[in-house]
Amino acid sequence: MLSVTEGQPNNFVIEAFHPNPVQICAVVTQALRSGEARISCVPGVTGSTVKIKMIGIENRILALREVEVFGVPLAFQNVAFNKSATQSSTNNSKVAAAAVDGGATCAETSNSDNPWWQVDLGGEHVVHQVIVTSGRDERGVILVEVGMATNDPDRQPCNTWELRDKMLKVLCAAGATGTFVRLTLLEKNRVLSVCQVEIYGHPLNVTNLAVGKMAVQSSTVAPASRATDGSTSTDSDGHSCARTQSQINPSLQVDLAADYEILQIVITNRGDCCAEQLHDIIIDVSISGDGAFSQRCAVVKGHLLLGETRHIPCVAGVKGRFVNITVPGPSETLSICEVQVYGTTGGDLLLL
Ligand SMILES: [Ca+2]
Repeated sequence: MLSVTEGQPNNFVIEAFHPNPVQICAVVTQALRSGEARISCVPGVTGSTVKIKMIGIENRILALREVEVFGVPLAFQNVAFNKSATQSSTNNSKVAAAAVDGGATCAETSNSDNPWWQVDLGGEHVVHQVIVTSGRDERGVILVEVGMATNDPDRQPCNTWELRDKMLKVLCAAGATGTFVRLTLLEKNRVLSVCQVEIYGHPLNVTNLAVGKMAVQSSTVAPASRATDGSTSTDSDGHSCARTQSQINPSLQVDLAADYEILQIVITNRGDCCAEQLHDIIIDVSISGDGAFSQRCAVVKGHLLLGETRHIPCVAGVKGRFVNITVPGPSETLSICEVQVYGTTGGDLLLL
């Protein structure tokens, strides 16, 4: 889809090309009115370059205030197709599954407050874009969330959508990961009707990037390499946990040996004692081992529980080779039984 804001052209063609041959996205033959015009591409047009050119008219000026292009990276699949779907209630046999079966029928809830529809992707995914075709042309706000469980109280908001057209396209915040995607109509006594939901993303890379990789610590009581030995055993005496001396701002660094976009860090705390040592963790990702070009991935408030394995999502767009974990304070001990790092070499995930 291409959106032209306050343009004045008429008789123009929109093409997409590279690396494929030129394909016609749309031909516009009527004059655009002042304001915004939305032009849908014919289905299946692909390319990395978009050209807008006037046709059949000589000696004219092409004036465009803003051009926006919406689409989906080719590498991503519709991961919602034929997956298991549920909804807060079902009206008139319009079951939740109808929204992911590729057919024309629609899912629909009964009249209720904050009605919702949800799909189980069957495993943890990185969610990039959600496209919803609504069954009703009503106004309202739809909240799109990504969660780890059916009724995950810690669902992360992916984005919200002001319902204006029948079609919703939502780009999720980079790095949004989860198994369940839920749409909630944030209105009272309303029906949520969705005819098609497409979710573009990919399964979370199940490869732990950190396992077996080099790790170093600011000081050593137990070797840093135990934090990346692949064992999540939480017995500190079991030779699977790393530990620093008591010192100022103790830290542990994992060298992933290549640059990645970091999506999630998983940290396992020791389980034999001293859970509170692992508190207010700061996680940074850097391009070089000396911490240069560092980006903040996450700060975890409070301390991990005894033996807890905590999944910590990175903020959007953090890239680098070195993961640095620090416990701030004048006299602290950093003890970690395992660090798992998940990410992607995809680099520029949201090119559009
Ligand atoms: Ca370990």
